[in-house]
Parts: sequence; C-alpha cells; structure tokens
Amino acid sequence: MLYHLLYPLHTYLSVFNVFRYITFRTIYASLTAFFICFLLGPWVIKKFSVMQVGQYIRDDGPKSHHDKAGTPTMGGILIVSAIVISTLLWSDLTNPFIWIVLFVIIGYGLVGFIDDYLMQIKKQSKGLSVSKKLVLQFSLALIAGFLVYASPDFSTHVTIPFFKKLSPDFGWGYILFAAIVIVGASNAVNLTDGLDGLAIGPVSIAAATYMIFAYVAGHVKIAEYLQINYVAGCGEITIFCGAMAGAGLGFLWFNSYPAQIFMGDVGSLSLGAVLGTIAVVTKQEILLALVGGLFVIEALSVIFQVGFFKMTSGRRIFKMAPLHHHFELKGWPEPKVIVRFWIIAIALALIAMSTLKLR
Ligand code: 57M
Repeated sequence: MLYHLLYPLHTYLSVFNVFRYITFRTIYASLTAFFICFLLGPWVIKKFSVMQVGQYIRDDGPKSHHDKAGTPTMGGILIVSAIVISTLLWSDLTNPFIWIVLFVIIGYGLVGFIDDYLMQIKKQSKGLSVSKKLVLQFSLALIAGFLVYASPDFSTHVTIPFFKKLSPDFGWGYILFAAIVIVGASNAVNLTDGLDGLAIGPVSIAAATYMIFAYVAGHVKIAEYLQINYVAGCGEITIFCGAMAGAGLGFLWFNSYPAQIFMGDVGSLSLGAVLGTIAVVTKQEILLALVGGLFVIEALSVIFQVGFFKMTSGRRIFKMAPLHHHFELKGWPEPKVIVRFWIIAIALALIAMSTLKLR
C-alpha cells in the first residue's frame, strides 16, 4: 500500500522514486516485520498466558521437555500477521505471485490454527486427524499449484540444480509436482519444530536465501547473465522473503532458548508451505531440498525410524525421531543441538547459493 500511495508522488518530489526499488522495499519490509514481532511479542506472550494457550507436553518425550509445559503457543499468529501486514505495505499489490504466497500462508495458517485450537484450547489431545490435515493441505497446495501454472508465461520446466541443460517439462503434471513440494515442505518444517528456535532459525535462513534467488530470477539481465530461468514478476517475491526473514528474527528473540513462546502449527505449517510455494514461483523447486536441507534430514529421520520400526517390529535406528530428539537423548544440551543444526542450515544455504555459478 505504501508503494501504491507513495511511489506516484515521485512526479512532485524525486525522493519518492526510491519506492520503485525492490531492494529498498525489501529492507523496509524486513524491518517492519521484525519490529511487529519484536514489539508485539511481549503483549502476545502475556495475552496467550492469560488465555491459557499453553503447550501440552507428551510424557513419552525427553525429560527436559517436561519443564516446558504451559509455555504459550500459537505464536505463529504473530509471525503470519507480521509477514502479511509488511507484504501488504511494501509490495506491488498488482503482482499475482504476491497474492499466491499470501493465499498459501493464510490458508495453511488457518489449517494450523484449527489444529492448535482443538489441541490447546479445546484440549483435544490429537487435534485435527492426520487424514483431514492432509486433505486440507493438498487442496490448498493444488489450488496454489494451479494458480502458478496459470500465470502468464510461467514455465513448467523444472530446474535441476547443478545441471544447466537438464530441465524436464512436467506440463500439466507441474501442478501436482508443485503441490507435493508445498505439502512436503509444510510437514517437514512442522516436524523440525521441536526445540527452541530450531525451526524459526532455519526458516529465516531459507527465506533470506530465496530472497536472493527471487531477486535474481525476477531481473531479466541478471537472470540472463547467470543463465537461470527468468520469471517475469517474481522480483516482488523478494519483498515477501524479506518480510519472512525479518518476522522470523523478531520471533526468534522470544523463541530462543529458553523459549517464552512456541509458534504452534499455525506457524510451522504455514511457514513451511510458503517456503515450498516460493521455491515453485522462483523456479528453484528441487533446490529447496538443499536450502531447507535440515528440514529434509529431520523428515527423513522420521521416515526411516518409522519404516525400520515397522519392518523389525519395534527396533529403532535413532534413540528417538525426529533427529533432534536423538541428540538430546544422547546427552547433548538443547542449545548445543539447536546451534549445531543452525550451523548445518547455514552451510546448506551457502552450498545452495553456489548453484548460481556452479552449473
Ligand atoms: C510436532 N511438535 C513438538 C509446539 C510447536 C510421526 C511423528 C514423528 C510426529 C512427531 C510430531 O508430532 N511432530 C510434529 C512436533 C511440540 O511442539 C509443538 O508443536 C508445534 C509444531 N507443530 O510450535 O507448539 C513439542 O516440541 C517442543 N518444542 C520446543 N521448542 C519449540 O520452540 O521445545 C517445540 C517448539 C513441544 C515442546 O516440547 O511440546 C513435539 O515434539 O511434539 N512426533 C514426535 O516428534 C514424537 N516422536 C515420536 O513419537 N517418535 C517415535 C516414532 C516416530 C517411532 C520414535 O522415535 O520412537 C516425539 N514428540 C514428543 N515427545 N513431544 C516423541 C516424544
């Protein structure tokens, strides 16, 4: 909105020209989202404590988690609101990709909200059933996939990292492919969200990484120079990514160990899904497995653990899945697991960025 209100004033005062630039608007979108989370955080924590939106802790988990009972949850409401408000303020609202990412973050936010509401407020221990959650997740993802597919000039070729010449055309199948990326990312981030700051740190790192990819893919000259797919209009997604990274850091202030608030499913499902959508829109779909490699490792640890558990009637590969619980049970202090996982996330993001040149 600020873009639409202030940029036209450049005809009277040239200083307003600055609102034209994606870089300028991204910086301010990040700061706006950061300060919304940072300034409203204490109020939200107090409000949710009074409303008793406190986390229920499973008694079969690591013992150190028992002290976390009652920590306010559903902080994702604050993260999603900060991202949405900041995006509405700083982006070009005539851009269809902006509305697609807003649709996904709000849609998945609502699914997560219902799940959290049933668990934390209605005190139904299981929340939404797995099948209902998956149907809702896939329905939203298929709509998003279709909207991307239907965008003018959007290519259905999939980018394979490190191989510039390999780019298979999925045609109609691209819609299903996009949906799988979105649902997979949503659930992988959800599984990772089990230690203080463990999910929001790498989510912010991934958003910052895609901020660069969105800018590059949306800039005709840079995209041509780096020989990557040019996606007309995807430059505006840089602003959304900036808002996401800023909101993530603002939330991390309170979610860092020892956490004063958790994000809940309203945060983890929506942030994961929107990362998947950003990967699709920027045409760096497969690269998400590297940018969000930590989420992939966590999800794979669950798949292998459950598979092995079933095949061997009760034997385990890890002490407990997802992987962060394994290290906790090995005796690593929680902050050590968290910071080491962040280090892995940063290293993977850097490797992902090297694909801009290494192809
Ligand atoms: C949710 N959520 C946390 C919080 C957060 C298939 C199976 C592996 C699924 C998995 C699962 O349910 N994962 C998804 C993980 C929970 O956090 C809440 O949930 C939101 C995210 N959805 O925002 O509201 C707990 O995580 C801790 N936490 C923090 N700090 C944070 O910033 O410490 C969360 C955020 C919180 C808090 O303790 O209560 C969760 O773990 O429940 N299930 C599991 O992860 C379970 N694993 C399991 O059963 N493994 C078995 C299987 C696969 C064979 C095994 O390995 O033997 C574990 N989860 C828990 N206890 N809590 C097992 C034991």
